[in-house]
This record gives sequence, structure tokens and C-alpha cells, in this order.
Amino acid sequence: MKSQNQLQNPGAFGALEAPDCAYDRAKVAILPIPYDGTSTWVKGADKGPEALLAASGNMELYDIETDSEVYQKGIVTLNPLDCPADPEEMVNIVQQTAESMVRDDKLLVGIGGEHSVSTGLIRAAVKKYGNISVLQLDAHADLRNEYGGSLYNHACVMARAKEICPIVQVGIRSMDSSEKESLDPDRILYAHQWFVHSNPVEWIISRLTEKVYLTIDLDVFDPAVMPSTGTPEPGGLWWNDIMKIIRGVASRKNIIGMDVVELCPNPSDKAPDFLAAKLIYRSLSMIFAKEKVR
Ligand SMILES: [Mn+2]
Repeated sequence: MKSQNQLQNPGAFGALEAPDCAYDRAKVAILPIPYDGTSTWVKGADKGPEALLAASGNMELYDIETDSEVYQKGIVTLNPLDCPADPEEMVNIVQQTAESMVRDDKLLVGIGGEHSVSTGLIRAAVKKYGNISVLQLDAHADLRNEYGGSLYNHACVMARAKEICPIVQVGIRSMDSSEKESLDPDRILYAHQWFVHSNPVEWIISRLTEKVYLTIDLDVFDPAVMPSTGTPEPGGLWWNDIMKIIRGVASRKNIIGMDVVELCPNPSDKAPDFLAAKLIYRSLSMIFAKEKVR
């Protein structure tokens, strides 16, 4: 059960208190990365981690579907990273921090920040686990080799991932024609295809390696349920679609790390912040209760 005085500790995910949020026993480590150096339209992704963590203090910590209380595995929330403005420097700092987390066998959960933060997290995961694949849930392909003068722009994050491991892209509905040459049509499920595919979850699972890193750009959701993001795109997936994907992958594969990025909070609408927090908690519930969700 969550504690009555949870609001006294708004910095920890789920407003957890010791010992549930202590580093040593935690199976999960949450890394807030408040970086917004390269976004192109609505600014404010640097405020995402704080808003997500504040909302997370209001979640029920019992998960109905998995009949579990995953916080009992221990979830530590690290101090927000002090991010330099330069995207490459930021990526290096994220990677170093993430490497120390995975060295201590924590399941890595990054909170953005804009999508460029994922490059450091993915590099740390590849270094630790070797043969992984990255499942990207996103409205945008993010396959530009270079953008805005940098290889580490948010629009390049999957180009960088693809250099070191196989990727699968789901929910994509906005891209530049130049990105077509670098995408693999057999490893991308566009948003319009998701809604007509006979078994999209099987399609996804069959393309993943045993170990999976999950990167969720919140703009994969339809803006009707997730308006608080920098570049909202119509025609997105719904909450239950995303749950179906994570349920399937968590039960059949080994999700070794994840991130949730591009929350651009609106102070007068807290529902999207809560959705982002619950997305992490539900994912963790399904990852750790894999036997139960089949
Ligand atoms: Mn993205």
C-alpha cells in the first residue's frame, strides 16, 4: 500500500519511501534526464521528469492485471542528471551514468527530456548486454543521419541506435522522404498499418531478439490522450494498443531497459503527466510479472 504521507517525498517515483526506494536493494533504477537542447517546435521537455515524478506520487501501487505490487522489487529514483547544452556531451554523460546503473544490475528506466537522451541509454544497454534489439514506439522515424548540425539531435536517435543493434519501429506516421533510404520496410509498422494488421503484436515480437530495450516517445500516442508533447501527430495509438504491445513483448522477451521521453508538461492538464507515470509503472508490472500475464 502507498503511504499516507507520500506527498512529502515528491522526488521519488511513486513517492516511495525507504526501503522501497533504496539503491542497494532496488531492482529498478529511474534516471531523470531533463534535457531539451535540440527540440524544434514546442519547448519544455526539460520539465518532463519533474512533472512525471510528481504525478507518479498519486498512482495506486497495486497493479490489477498482474495482481502484483512491483514497487516491492525496489525502485530507486536517481538525482536528475545535470545536462550540458551540447547534445553529444549530454549523450556521453547519460551513457556513463547508465553504465554504472546496469553494472549494478538495475533495470534501467530513463525519463526524458527529449528523445536524444535515449542514445546514451541504448549505448549503455548494448555495452552491457551485447545482442539486444531496440523497440521504438514513436510517431517519428528519427532516422536522419544528422540534423541541426548534430549527429545527436532528437531526429537522429534511431539512426544512432541502428548503428549498434537491430531496431523495430512502431507507430510511425511522420517522416522526411530522405529517411526512406535508411529504413528497413520489414522492420517498421506505420501507425496506419497497426490499425489494420491482423496480428501486429506477433509481427513485432517475431522481429525482436531475446533481450529488448524499449524506447517510448510519448508522441506515439494519439494527441487526444497525450497532448503534452512537443510535436503532436494525429492518428496515433491508444493506451490499450500500447498496453497490448508491452504486455506481449514483456511476456515473451526480456526487456532489459526502457525510456519514456518527450513529455512536455502543460501545468493546467495533469492527465498526460499521470499517463506517462502509469506507463512506466504498468510496464514494470508486466516485466516483473511475466509468468502471470500470459
Ligand atoms: Mn522520437
